[in-house]
Amino acid sequence: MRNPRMKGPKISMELTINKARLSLVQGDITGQATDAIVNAANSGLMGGGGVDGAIHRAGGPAILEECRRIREKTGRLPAGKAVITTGGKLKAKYVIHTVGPVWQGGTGGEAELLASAYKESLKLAADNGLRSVSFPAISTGAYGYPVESAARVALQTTIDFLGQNQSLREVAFVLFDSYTYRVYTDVLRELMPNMESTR
Ligand code: AR6
Repeated sequence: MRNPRMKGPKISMELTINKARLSLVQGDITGQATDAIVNAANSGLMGGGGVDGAIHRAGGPAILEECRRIREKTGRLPAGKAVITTGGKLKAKYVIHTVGPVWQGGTGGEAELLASAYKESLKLAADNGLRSVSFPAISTGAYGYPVESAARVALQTTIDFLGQNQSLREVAFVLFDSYTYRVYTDVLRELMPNMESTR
């Protein structure tokens, strides 16, 4: 039988930056009720494994249809860029699809491309008037980006963005496994040593 304590997302940490709440959650991003969830897609935009597969399965065919139209109009989506579609059947109204870099040892501009994936996604959310957005740990699965380095880029880019942007009110990092969740927690404590966590 399922342990009832396993239900729902587990929030480890929450802090306020400017007007926004930044939180770390362990769980499945497809259940998030933020205005948008971000998909760690590939340049083809036609779905895949990992979080990409989970989002398309949970959201239904309307997401893929819109991705196909975007593909036909603008071609492949380069790493570091982002596009927005419907959320289909998801609780989130929108899905922001971004493409992280494939890890190649760190000397191929991976950090800049990963930072760009976060920045472009946050900008797209803000430009569309969205208030809340959830991110997975982009590039740290099939694309092989080391989790600690990726967490540093993800969190610093988001902290910088929220420091300048007044419209976004909530950014959640939804980390699937306990290892990734713990690394994010440690990195956030290191980046914000004086923060007052509300949990
Ligand atoms: N909710 C939250 N995080 C998840 C979920 C979920 N439901 N499922 C997996 N993760 P990955 P990438 C985590 O491989 O490295 C796809 O095939 C996972 O544990 O999904 O950017 C695309 O089509 C890991 O921590 O994305 C691309 O071809 C994180 O999400 C390629 O994989 C990212 O793992 C992109 O690779």
